[in-house]
Amino acid sequence: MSASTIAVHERHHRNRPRPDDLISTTRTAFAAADLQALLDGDAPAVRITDFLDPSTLAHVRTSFVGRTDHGPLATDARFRRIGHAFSETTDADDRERYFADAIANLNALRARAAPHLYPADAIRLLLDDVWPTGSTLLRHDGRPFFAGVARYQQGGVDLEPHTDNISRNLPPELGLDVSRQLSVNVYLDVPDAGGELEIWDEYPDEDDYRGRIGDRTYGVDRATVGDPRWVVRPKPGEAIFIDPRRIHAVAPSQDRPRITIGLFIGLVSADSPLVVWS
Ligand SMILES: O=C(O)CCC(=O)C(=O)O
Ligand SMILES: [Fe+2]
Repeated sequence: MSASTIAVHERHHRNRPRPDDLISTTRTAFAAADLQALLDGDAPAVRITDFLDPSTLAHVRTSFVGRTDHGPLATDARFRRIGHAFSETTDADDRERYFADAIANLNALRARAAPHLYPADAIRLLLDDVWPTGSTLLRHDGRPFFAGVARYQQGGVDLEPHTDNISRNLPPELGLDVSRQLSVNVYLDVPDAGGELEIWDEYPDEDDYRGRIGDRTYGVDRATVGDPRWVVRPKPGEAIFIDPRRIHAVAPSQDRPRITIGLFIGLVSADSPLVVWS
């Protein structure tokens, strides 16, 4: 982090956030207005500081930290994960495999968290409780998506500045209308040095973004984006929501793997539930 990066100020969610402030809240106080602030660009992130209770955190850490049975991300083998993310699919065969395995993948992760609730399921339930139209798994032709990929970002691996947008991976004939997308991660382990979540105050449109990717597999060159406006150091047990259409990145870990459970949240229409997937 450079000296020119402004300090992150947090304030309690009950005060109207200024656009510069992260919203910091608790699991019981978390409300639809917090997500709305993120959607409106009135906050760069919403963090739920006590998302996993201590016994769930201790248990899921025991069952997830230190594992080596994670596989390489299809699009970039330096990134390791358990589960299969839709953003890894590139053709109809990949998508067929993704849907065929979605619930088995979710159940395998649930089994690792059991007897505690899998944190991605806990996110879905929380959204269902607080959002006026509830929340459900994203489906295509009645087939559910997978939600809750466990990511292992190994030491030295830079998750470079990028944006996420489901329509990038979708042939239009799939007919999924996700008009807005948020991202949430539950943090299981965070390195002592590095691993910060970095957010820029920049929302490139798809054409602009594609131009800036150029020949890269994903993301934009750090040298072209300057310093992030916000730098967040997640703590184990927290859940942090961001708007992934802002440029964001994760600084390389300087020691152990950074382990998260991540999912996306989509808005389809004003009267339909939020949809979640990975
Ligand atoms: O792991 C994180 O903190 C953020 C990862 C990310 O790029 C995302 O959630 O879209
Ligand atoms: Fe992302």
